[in-house]
Amino acid sequence: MFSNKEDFKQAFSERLQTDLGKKVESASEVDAYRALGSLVKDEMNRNWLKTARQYEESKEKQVYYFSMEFLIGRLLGNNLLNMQLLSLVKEGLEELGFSLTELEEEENDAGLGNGGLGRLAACFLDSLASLGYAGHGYGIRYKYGMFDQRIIDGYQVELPDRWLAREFVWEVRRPDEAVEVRFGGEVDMVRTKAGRLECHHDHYEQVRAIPYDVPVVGYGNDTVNTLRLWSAEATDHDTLVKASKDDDFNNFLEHKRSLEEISEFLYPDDSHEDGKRLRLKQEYFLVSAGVQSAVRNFERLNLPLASFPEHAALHINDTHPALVIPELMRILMDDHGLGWEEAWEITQASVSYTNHTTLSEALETWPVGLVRSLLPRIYMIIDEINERFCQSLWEKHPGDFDRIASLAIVADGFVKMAHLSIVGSHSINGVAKLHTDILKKREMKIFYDTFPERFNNKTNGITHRRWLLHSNEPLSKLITDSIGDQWIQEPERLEDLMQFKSDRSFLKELNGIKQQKKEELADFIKGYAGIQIDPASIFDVQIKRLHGYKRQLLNALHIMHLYNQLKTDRRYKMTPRTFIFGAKAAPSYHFAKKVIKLIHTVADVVNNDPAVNNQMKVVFLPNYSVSLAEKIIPATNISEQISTASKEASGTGNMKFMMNGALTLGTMDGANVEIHELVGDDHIYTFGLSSDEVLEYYKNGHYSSRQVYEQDDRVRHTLDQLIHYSPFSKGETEFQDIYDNLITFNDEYFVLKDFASYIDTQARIGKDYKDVNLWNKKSLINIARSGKFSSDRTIQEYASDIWKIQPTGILK
Ligand code: 73E
Repeated sequence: MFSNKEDFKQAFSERLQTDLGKKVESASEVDAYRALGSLVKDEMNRNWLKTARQYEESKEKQVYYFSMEFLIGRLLGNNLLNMQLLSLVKEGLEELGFSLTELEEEENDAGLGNGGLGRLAACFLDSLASLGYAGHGYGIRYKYGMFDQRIIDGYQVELPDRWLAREFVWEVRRPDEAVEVRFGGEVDMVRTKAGRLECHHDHYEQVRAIPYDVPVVGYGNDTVNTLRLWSAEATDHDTLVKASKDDDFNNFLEHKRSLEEISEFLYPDDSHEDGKRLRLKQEYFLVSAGVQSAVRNFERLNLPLASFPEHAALHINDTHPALVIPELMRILMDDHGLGWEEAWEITQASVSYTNHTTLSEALETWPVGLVRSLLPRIYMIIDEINERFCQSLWEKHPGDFDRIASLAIVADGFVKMAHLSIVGSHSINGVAKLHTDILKKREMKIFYDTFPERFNNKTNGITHRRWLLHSNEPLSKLITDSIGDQWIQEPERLEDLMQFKSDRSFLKELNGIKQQKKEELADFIKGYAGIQIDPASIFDVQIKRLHGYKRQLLNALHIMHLYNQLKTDRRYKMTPRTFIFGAKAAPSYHFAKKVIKLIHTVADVVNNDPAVNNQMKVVFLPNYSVSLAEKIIPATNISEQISTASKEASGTGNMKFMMNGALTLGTMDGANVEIHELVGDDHIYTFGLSSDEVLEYYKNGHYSSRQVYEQDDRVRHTLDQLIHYSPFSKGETEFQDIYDNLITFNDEYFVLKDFASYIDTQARIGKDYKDVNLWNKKSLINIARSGKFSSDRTIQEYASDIWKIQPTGILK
């Protein structure tokens, strides 16, 4: 449609006129954003159709990535980047008096996820399309995404995220692809005259799943895949029956609402499950709609059902969509008349599962009574899978009741979704080497002993297109100017930057870019949070969900300790620091909310004390999101990755920071271990207990936080300030719960145990930062070694080891 700037300007002006009735001169930023969005979407449409046709004609295997979360963020800039139209459009708009950056800010940030798990799904879609793989996302079109976080008086307050209030320009409603999903009712197995068992399901409630498709454009190729987000609507059939029966309009509305609430909001809990009925409904809604749609796509190929696994891979992002397994069984048996064995073979060969966490509170288990009443047919199938699985264990290990009890899918009145996922799939992967080792050696050991060939590791990754090319243009330009642009297609080529590690003028340029990004962030923070920060100070950043195991508390206690040092020792000098936080707490997570309050209290004391505030500042940026991360990460010097070793399965923020030249201050946890392996001791700051030590303490119960408190003056003094009169407590009991958590309840996450080594390591960082050239060398080595963490590498591994697919998209 437009191949040069002049064509673009004309098309854009016409679009403003035809869609919005506006002239360029009188169009607002929102108008311009909408016109541009609609223009770009048209541009993508041709290739979208072409890609779909190509997949159908080639009958190539399609990957369906089932996830309850897709944290896609804003799409305008990224779509332009991937279509290689960014500079053309930017310049064209400038000539018409608009700034592309400002137009990008008009887009609502689609927050259909909590954190790492949802963002990973979004990065994977970008890599799948960019590498030309036929891979699509299936998710839910939540009316309200991740809540809008406000801070009032230092406390978190949650407001609904009305991201759809303004039209979402990228989606296309596809009623022609709608399917029905059934809940409740009664199931009877009836024997036919021919002797077959037939399933009769009656008195169920039916909801219509309507897909909204979002195009996913590959970088520099013509592949356009699909993210299909399902929305729940009351079916005509159901509402009519209901209305005529009750003859009561209020009941009718009530009923309609109860069906539509399925896709109303995202559960705002990261790494936690609370077993709510509506959540189970959401999970089955996604699964049933998605599997029906995948089977329907397969039917269009007119091939025998037995070949389904050669044409479709169903991947489940953690156990949340684990019902894919019994749902596919149901469709194959009840709708297509297959026998159990045949259906089971197809199901297992099609499904693969990623585990993202070993935290016990995140493991999904559903009460049998709930599953049975909400999904009677699905429960029957789960029960049968369990029976057959236990039977096969009995044959291999007769009399070993303990083994069977610990592996069973249904036990003690609960359905264990992780067990169902392992038994029903051909591949189970962890998300970093350490995490996969912990799964194999500890958490899933007996399963690993039973099915060793199914377990494998796929270390996470991030798309370098969004997280470097788009969010850090000056750095990308420096890289391309120095090593050429091949790294964009092959990120491992970033390694070529190693030749500059002792090149002072190159390192100076690198420093200049970091400085520029820090100044931009300082300006942004002035406007966003009203706090003036010093761009010459170390930007020390912790942005992630607030959780006990992620230990934002350790960071906050360290700041209190530094404050005390500055106040008590007039000669104490520190390298100036700005501590930046961004974090949402789950609304019902009391402890996490207290930590947010503590961070604000510390910020208030530090920032308003003239005796210290020229050496340190503390900033909490409310409503942390993908678009905030894009502004913060390029400006960071220190990336805080300080989880209790063994608890963070991988982390992906750690990779984004590394790729943008920040140095990691981290425990030997998750993918930090692999960062350490790549850069070596001198280019990362590690501290604290190892995962083996932590796990050993959990086993032997020998840890005593009170002992640490009694033996270390710094710990005691800082903790006492939480409950005794101090600038932080002001004599109130606000932080008693935090104190109790650390002392009375023995500090589950070893904050006090790691405190001393954290303080020492932070002091070392302060010293090292002063040697500008050496610091920039460390920074460069991090960038150069970060190529491994491109999600392109991760997706290539999934493609060859798990999904067995080749690129078949439209490659230029
Ligand atoms: O370590 C991260 C990991 O990098 C892990 O905590 C996170 O997944 C990331 C991507 O692999 C994660 N989120 C959840 N479980 N693990 C989760 C659990 C329940 C609800 C929502 C998210």
